[in-house]
Amino acid sequence: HHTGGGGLAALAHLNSVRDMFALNAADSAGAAAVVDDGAEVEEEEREVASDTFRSTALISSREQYAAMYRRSVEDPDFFWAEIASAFYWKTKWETRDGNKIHSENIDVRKARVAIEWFKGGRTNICYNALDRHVEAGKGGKIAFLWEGNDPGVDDKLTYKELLERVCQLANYLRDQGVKKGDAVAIYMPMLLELPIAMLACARIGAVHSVVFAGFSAEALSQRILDCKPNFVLTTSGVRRGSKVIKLKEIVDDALERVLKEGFAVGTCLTYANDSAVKREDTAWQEGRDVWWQDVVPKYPKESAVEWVDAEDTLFLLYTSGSTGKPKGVLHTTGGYMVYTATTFKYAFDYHDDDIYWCTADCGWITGHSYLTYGPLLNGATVVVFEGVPNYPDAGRCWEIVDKYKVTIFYTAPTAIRSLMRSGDEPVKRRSRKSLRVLGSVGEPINPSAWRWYYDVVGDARCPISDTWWQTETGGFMITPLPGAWPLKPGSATLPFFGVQPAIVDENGHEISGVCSGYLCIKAAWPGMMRTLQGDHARYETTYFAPFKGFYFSGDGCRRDEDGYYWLTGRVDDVINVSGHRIGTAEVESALVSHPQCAEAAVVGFDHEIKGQGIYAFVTLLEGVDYSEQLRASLINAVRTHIGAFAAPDKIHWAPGLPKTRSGKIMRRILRKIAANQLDELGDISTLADPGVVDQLIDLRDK
Ligand code: 6R9
Repeated sequence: HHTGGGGLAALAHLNSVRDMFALNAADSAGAAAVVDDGAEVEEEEREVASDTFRSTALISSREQYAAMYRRSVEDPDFFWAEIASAFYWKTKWETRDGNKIHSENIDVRKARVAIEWFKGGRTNICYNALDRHVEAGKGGKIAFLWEGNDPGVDDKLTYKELLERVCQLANYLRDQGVKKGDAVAIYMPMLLELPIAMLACARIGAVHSVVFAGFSAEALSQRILDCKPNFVLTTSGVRRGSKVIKLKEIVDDALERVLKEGFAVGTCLTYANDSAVKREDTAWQEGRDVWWQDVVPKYPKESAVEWVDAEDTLFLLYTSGSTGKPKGVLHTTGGYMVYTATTFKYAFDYHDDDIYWCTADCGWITGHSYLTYGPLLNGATVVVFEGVPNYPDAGRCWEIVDKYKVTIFYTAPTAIRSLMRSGDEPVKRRSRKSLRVLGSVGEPINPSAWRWYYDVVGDARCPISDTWWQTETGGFMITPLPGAWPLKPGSATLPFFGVQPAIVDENGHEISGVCSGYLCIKAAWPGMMRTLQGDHARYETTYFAPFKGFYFSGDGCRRDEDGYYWLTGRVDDVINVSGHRIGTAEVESALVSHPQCAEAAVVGFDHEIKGQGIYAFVTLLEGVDYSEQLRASLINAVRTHIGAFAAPDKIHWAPGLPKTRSGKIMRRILRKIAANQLDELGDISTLADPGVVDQLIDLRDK
């Protein structure tokens, strides 16, 4: 029996969505040169790729794209089957109803939401990413160029060498009893051992769950408890910029917390990263802890492939949502493989001789799809950088670009804005002439940052692929194909093959033409997540119940007269800080766990570098006084519960919070106070106590 999606919860969610959208629509960074009545007030900026660029582009015109796009949505089964045939399948997928290679139900009213692609096909993504190239005689090509935190420290691995390293770890894990379907948690910095660990899991059919190594012990323990891995892979420590972080200590703390909840992790395989934290300085638990270098290199460099069904789980990756607990987004093998490879190829106009650098960490989806799987499936050479863009100085990225002759550079708007602040000189000091394509991901890129990226970094000759997608989508959804059509600064432009965006109004009706609304997707695509770990009901409630018959992205969006899409940011209670998704509820619960905090409400506010910052309104227990010390300890509570990257930028003391008579916090008002838009508070008469608003305004800078 099916209840038809989340009932009340879905409704509450939709209400908060509506509440927020009113704000975002009005605020939308509006690279729009369009006024309310739709009349053009100024000529929009466009950038057209050069003839030289287009002469080698995989897709070189909007017409060519349109023809291919039409095929992809009219007959997705045929379209994707053709592409999938280029991969190795131990057993070919099943076809049903004639030629169908996929089945989907994304309408919660009809039945359980279920999506399958290439079902019955048996393959292995590690085999396709590594062995396939080695067997085709490309084993000598560089797979990874590793650049350490400090200039001058580097390493590299050919495809053959990478395969050998992966096989050794795969053999070790298998020998230790890790089987197909078992979860393995990975908490590591950007050493090559991190993608090696992911690939080794994939090779033996184990499910990797990478936890970004900036999360706290508590956050790590929650993620471990959710998927119960018997193995945790980590590193003694890491140097990031001028800081040393003792990762193993954080893991020890997490494993103790997990133990208190009655779960014991069998083995903690620890890579000794001596340049950061030496073995002798690492706390050790005999029986549980094992040094990677003591065991893994002893294993053979060849290892059998575990052939898995296309719909067997490849990995879990936790991400933040509107409500408290992080969601374990689950991706399967076949569709994800085909989709990440294809999106990578077209959105970056990938050619065999490209040198591709993605600055993302494997702790996030970008590091999964576009640092590891997508590029390796294409046999690309990938630069992996351990450090941070401004260490030792603001010129580091361009030094790396010149050092490796990087042709495709993919980063986040937050990095661009922070480098832009250091001016043009550190960029111009380097040649950058190898660059061909630039990419952006993580949040809407403001037109001014886009301009600087295009004009200064790319010398006005490199198209920018502003790729809109999500952990849940697995791969790019709306993105330029470089060279194929004119770019407009700030627009992600057009949907990728097979992707059918729908802009929907608050009643769930699709609206057409030039319009703004909630961004939904109409039909399944191969790279789409299949469920949330252990909670299919939440999967349906969050993504499919708000707008029936659609996948709901959580983002607001505008479509212009050329059919281009302009993402306007999240419309739910998710804040995007430096491209990292943080749920307001998670930060609130961390604050409220502080013994002196009675209540907390968190909103986002515009932040010059981070995109959005975290603004927390905090009500203290009766009789507790505000102090700087208390402020610091509240911020520390968030660091402990989530991680330093989620620390609030601002704590605003709040004797009371604006609530409706039914007790719902009116975040709309808090957002206006946080933005200092005090003349735009709107109607406050429905508040249980309108007086709290004046109190809050008085305390703004206290
Ligand atoms: C890949 C990734 C997803 C959310 C998404 C949206 C924002 C990402 C964007 C973008 C505008 C882009 N987002 N890319 N907004 N333009 N090019 O970032 O995944 O961490 O799950 O975040 O990020 O709000 O909903 P994830």
